[in-house]
Amino acid sequence: MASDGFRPLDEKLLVEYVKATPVLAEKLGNQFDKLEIEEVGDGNLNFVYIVISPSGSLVIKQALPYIRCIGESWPMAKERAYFEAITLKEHGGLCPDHVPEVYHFDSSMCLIGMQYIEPPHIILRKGLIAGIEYPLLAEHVSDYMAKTLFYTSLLYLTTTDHKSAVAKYCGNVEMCRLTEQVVFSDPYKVSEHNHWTSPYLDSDAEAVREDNLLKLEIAELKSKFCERAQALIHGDLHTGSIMVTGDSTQVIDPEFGFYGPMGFDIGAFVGNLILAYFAQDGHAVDGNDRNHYKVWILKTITETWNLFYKKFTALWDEHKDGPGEAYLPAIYNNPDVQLLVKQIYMKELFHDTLGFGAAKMIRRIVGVAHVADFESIKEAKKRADCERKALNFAKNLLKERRNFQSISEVVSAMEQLDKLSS
Ligand code: ADP
Ligand code: SR1
Ligand code: MG
Repeated sequence: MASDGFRPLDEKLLVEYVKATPVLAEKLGNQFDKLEIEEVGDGNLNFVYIVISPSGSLVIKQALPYIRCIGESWPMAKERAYFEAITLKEHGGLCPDHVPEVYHFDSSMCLIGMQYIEPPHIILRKGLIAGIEYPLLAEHVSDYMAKTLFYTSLLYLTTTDHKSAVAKYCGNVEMCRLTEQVVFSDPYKVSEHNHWTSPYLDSDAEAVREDNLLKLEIAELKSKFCERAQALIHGDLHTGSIMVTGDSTQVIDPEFGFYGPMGFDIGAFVGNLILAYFAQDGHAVDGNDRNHYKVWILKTITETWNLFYKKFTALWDEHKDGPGEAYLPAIYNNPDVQLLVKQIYMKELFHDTLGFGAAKMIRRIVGVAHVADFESIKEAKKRADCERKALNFAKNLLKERRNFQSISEVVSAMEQLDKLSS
């Protein structure tokens, strides 16, 4: 055992650990004879064990001091588990329907015991690749985003409470620095970790590195990511961080949680849906051209933003005389100024969403840690064609985001680019 009490789990140690931890043992009904244990970590960073006994279940997630998908050559603070645990608890308190329950956290072991999100839940990204429609997805994700972002912002909190929360999350600096590197820096320069579908996208990747306008825009977003402590964001809200069935949506994996710009979360979700959209042609087979499914993705993107807008501004109305200190009722008490303030706030948030969404798309095509939406397209030329469309759309979105007035304009631009480059 290391001097700090940390030990990487294996199956034997896991069983010992669970037996010795009453809150976890109880979740398994104190039955250890017929345990089923499976390490399912298909994420990029950590180790995740599903533990099932005849009378209960749980998940154990452990952070090791490096990035799993790269290996020990890329060290990473294992204390990220603490930030994941406190964000799960905070967001779970605000939106219990869409966040798994935390049963246990061990800071020495960098280990979380949490609710097992049972089958038929699957990772949303896998559902999007399989072409499965989720009729409640936009409703649920907009609910999660509206509640977690509103209630942790200055629209609801006093500056005293907000500042102390910001201070608590400032310690998640290494995870923020990882995002700064892989989202806002590496794709725009030569980096050992960058890769793309070569040789097809060689000149596209080079064009990203040579695009001065793009560099100006990404600098602005990086500054906002680093400087704007707007709300407690999930920090990695892509479609691999959401587990779904037809009627349930669960957000997992907020280890990048910190006080940052709201648009980073909304953009992560929307940007990953856009990636899923442009990947669909690569999944088409005889008898299923995926066109119908593409329409559903576009509808989900539109509904997500519109429902978020509606729910977030409704919370704002509901709490306009509450503790939030951003717009004091004594100053902003007439309906005209209230409307104006809301319009300006939401417009900026919309443009942030588009900008961050575009940045998250670009990094998944020419940076490190690509997405299964494209990686699962086996034929390289076909994959590159899909990726190029997504990349071109993202570049334009990043540069022109302020010219979009509504989400339906964004969706129309997607359809247009898709048609033109087919
Ligand atoms: P990482 O931090 O490495 O990205 P994730 O939190 O994304 O890890 O988890 C990796 C995988 O483990 C997920 O894709 C999912 O399949 C599974 N998983 C994680 N948490 C749960 C949970 N609470 N219930 C069921 N499966 C889970
Ligand atoms: C090395 S980058 C790994 C990526 O995986 C996580 O899910 C985050 O998106 C991070 O950027
Ligand atoms: Mg993950």
